[in-house]
Amino acid sequence: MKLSPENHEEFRTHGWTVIEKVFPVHEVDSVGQLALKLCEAELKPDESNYAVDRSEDGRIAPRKLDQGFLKNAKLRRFVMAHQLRSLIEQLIGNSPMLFFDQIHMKPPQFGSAKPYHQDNAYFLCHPDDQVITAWIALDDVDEANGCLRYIDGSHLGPILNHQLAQGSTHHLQPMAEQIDLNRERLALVKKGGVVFHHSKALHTSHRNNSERWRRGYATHWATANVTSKNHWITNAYYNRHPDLYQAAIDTIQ
Ligand SMILES: O=C(O)CCC(=O)C(=O)O
Repeated sequence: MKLSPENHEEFRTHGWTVIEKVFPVHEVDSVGQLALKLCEAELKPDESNYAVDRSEDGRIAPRKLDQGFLKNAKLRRFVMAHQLRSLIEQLIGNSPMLFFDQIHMKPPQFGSAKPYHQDNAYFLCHPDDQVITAWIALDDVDEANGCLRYIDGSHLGPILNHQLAQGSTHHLQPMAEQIDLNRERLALVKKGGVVFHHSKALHTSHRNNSERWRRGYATHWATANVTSKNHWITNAYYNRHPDLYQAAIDTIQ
């Protein structure tokens, strides 16, 4: 699969781009079902709001599955797919390596919002243009079920100062005044498509008010020269689990 000049230009100027039909629908359907099964096995009703979303009337559903790569061989094969790595390499010019993955489940009716943030406010990686997120749509994603939203061109500015969001133990966000909502654009994408964003692109997603799931498989990649001021690169799969990482690559070759 080859990126179009429009995709290159969009990624360069907006900081994000959508590529449809990267994965076949039957494959993402089966990964979506597996994600749900793995989440349900881990679901603890007394969990803090990190892993669980709660409705106003007390129902719970999974919010997020971290490190599926370490938990399941099928997920490992899925995220290491050639076509995904090739698209990333075309965007950033060097061979990417997966350092972390998380499936954002956003359940129907009450899947919670993710506040505006820049991924590199968490990762603190350098150089920041060699760090990219590839967000694989496991459902058809639109405004009603909580699509990603971006501030166009925000990747060209600095990393903003992020603080813990009020009432949250885990969401970091910049001050509202620093976000120019006039430049907000929606990333609509069909199941099997991928949204790619630069590590400094400001993005968010709203609550899921629809009757449909909105599962997105966020895969976080860096090139070999990337370092981090905190634990993200030291703990990268390719550093902490080199044999597992190599085996995952070998199985798809
Ligand atoms: O899936 C979401 O709603 C948020 C995803 C996100 O923030 C990311 O992939 O960096």
